[in-house]
Amino acid sequence: SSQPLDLRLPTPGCYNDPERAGLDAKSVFDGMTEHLFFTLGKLAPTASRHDLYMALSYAVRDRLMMRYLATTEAMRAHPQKSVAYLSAEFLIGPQLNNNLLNLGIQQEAEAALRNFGIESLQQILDVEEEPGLGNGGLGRLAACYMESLASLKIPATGYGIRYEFGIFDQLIRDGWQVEITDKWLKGGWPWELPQPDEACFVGFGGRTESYIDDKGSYRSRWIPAEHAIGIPHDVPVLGYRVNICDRLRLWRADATESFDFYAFNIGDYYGAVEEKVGSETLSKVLYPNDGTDEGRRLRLKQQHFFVSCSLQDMLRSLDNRGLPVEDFPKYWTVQLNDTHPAIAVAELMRLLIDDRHMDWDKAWDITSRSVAYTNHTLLPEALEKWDLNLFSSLLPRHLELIYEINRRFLQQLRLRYPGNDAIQRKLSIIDEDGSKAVRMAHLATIGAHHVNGVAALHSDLVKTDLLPEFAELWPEKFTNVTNGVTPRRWVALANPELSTLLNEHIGEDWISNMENLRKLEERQNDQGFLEHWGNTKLSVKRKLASYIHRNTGVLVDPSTLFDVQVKRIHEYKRQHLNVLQVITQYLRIKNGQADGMAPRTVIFGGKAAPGYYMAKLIIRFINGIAETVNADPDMDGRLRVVFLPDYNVKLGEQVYPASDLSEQISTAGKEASGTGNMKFAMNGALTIGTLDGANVEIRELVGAENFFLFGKTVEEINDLKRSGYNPGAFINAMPELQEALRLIEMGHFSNGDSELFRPLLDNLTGHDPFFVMADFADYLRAQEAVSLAWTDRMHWNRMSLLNTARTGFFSSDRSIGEYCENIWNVGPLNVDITCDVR
Ligand code: T68
Repeated sequence: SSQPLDLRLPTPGCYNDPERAGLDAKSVFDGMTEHLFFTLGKLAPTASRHDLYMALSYAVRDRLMMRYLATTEAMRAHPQKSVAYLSAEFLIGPQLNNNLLNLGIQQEAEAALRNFGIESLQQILDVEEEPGLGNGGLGRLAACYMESLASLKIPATGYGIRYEFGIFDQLIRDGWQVEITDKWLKGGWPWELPQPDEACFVGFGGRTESYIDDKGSYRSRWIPAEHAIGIPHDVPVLGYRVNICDRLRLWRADATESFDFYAFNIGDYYGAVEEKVGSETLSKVLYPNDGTDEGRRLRLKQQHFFVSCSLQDMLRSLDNRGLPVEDFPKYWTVQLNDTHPAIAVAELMRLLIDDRHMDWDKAWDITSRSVAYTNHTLLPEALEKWDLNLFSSLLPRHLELIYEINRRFLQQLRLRYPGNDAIQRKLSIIDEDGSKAVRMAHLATIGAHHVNGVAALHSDLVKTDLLPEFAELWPEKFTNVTNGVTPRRWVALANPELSTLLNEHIGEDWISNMENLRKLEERQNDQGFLEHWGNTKLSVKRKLASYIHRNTGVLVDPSTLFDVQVKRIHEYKRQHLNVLQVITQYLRIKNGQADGMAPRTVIFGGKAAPGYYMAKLIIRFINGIAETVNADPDMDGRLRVVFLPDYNVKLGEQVYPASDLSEQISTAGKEASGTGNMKFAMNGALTIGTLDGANVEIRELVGAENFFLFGKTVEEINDLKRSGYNPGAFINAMPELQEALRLIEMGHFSNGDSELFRPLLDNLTGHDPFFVMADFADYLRAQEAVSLAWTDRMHWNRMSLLNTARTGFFSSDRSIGEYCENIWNVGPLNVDITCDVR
């Protein structure tokens, strides 16, 4: 496949000449001018910043198209295996700067903008609205993986949903979270290409019936009661300085007028319009990860909708290239990002058996050789189960197929464990304890050729705690792929100051081979370099300080220790443990016992699920403490507390590079991996953390002496549970903690309101489900070690440098490499185009 492709490119004859490939400043300027005029209908002198953002984005998108089409064409002409990454969430973040970086034209774009009177690229980047098509880590992981797939030249499509409203925007009013609908499409979004001619139909509800086919065999078929139509919206995903460009294919639900034809004829016009409106709401909104019952029916519909469209699309791509359906596993490997797309196991069976008239064994062979499943959580409330009545009313044919998958599976179990009914009940796809339900994790595990967790500890717990019998049955199925994050967005783009320093001293190689950061270790004893290292961090902190002042009104001192916890607000992540520790510091300062305490700016950010009361109260709690602390003159120069509203990818890009201390303080065994922890460490923050998720591997790699460890281990937590955990016993042993709790109870942080935080206090002093009290003393001790370390700044800088130098392992390029090798069995695609990226 190394023949140059003749694509009749719109940029004529661009033989390795950046000017003629459209990548020089002049071409970018011309492209912008054309788009302003023809696409946006604006004249340059009156163009707003948003107009210029749109014009530049269109001009950049044009420059992706050659690589995008060359990739499609190569896959058509020389088919090879491609990855289908199925995920209900892709939290892709802002697109413009990432595409400029990966094309290598940031400076050219800046130069082009100067001709429109714009001094810095940042002014234009600031107006970009990010698509919040995900809740948190899981959605962001999918985005990092797409970027790494493209950078490693692996052909891939990310399949998901084009939500009209993504994750809500967060406002803070009187200290409380207020949710606002996220209208990310309002100003137009220039990065997608709708492809209405590739629409797919999806059925819902109705019934199944048996019939006898032409060959005289009994078959079942589904007669859905309603349909939706999925319109693909494609987003090009360019790799770093490569010629291939993958795609994100997001489905938007649309009306199915053809199916309403009859209703229109019999005069039920408004009834038909109602169904049209109903089917459009399918892709209307992203659901929060709050485990509540709200909107469950619609959520299941969304899952089936995008999975069915995606599988139909994959089968069609085989048809279009004249490839036999039997070869599905040769050309597609289907990865399930958690159980949200697990219906794929039943849907692929249905498409093969009902539509393609394949027999069961063949269909099962194809399905189980194609699908693999990634688990992202052990939390019982987050394990997806669907009420059987709900499921059968929406997907009656799928339920029949699941019963048959289950029947065959249970038969296998009976052979292996004769007479053991308990194990059948435990592993069955159908949960029969209480009201019946479909267990999606069991369906995924049975249908998949590999099941992986997302960090070493988590994958072990999947085997020992979550699915132990499955792991005993199929030990070779279970594996680990520790998460990773893309160094392009999370270092090169987010931290230009650090990148410049790195490029000067170790070259630019680290951007595509992050293990090269190890070269930094040679500088660990170089005083001058360490000073430079510290100053670089300081200059990034100044930018964040200015952001904080503009957005919260709080003045913070960039020379203080920036102690940061940004992530979704959840009891298991224990933001309240952090707050209690802040109160202790406050008390020590008040009581004149603050000698040796590092002056700190404690920064929080994150959204709470709208229906999660305790999480919302934690936000109120943080803001209550912030108000009291920041208003107290005794705290000046010593302690500041900030809650950054509306934490998202864009804000994360400002926060990680400016942090000194990364708070990774979840209860051991609860955080599957974490990925923010990796972003902090590669940007030179030190971690204070528990032995949970990927923290364990971070600590092993950076060295125990460069990590502030505290807290109970998974085993110790389990022992506490077994022996009957009593938080009171821990509280009684800590007078400082008692004093903190007493102040909260008195309303010291709530303007005298002694009721406001009662539910939180009752929770902590009552059952304390996440062992906050049990870990408090050790957390305080570790925070004192942080303070002490901060006093020797050269030593701190050295630890910081070693964190960056030794965290190359957490590049998503490494993770994707492991998926390719151990799970997907795919390799790179070589695309020759006449215009190379520089
Ligand atoms: C996260 N999960 C894990 N879930 O919590 C985190 N859930 O430890 C891990 O690093 C990350 O996945 C990537 O593996 C989530 O983010 C969700 O957002 C979610 C969404 C819908 C329903 C349930």
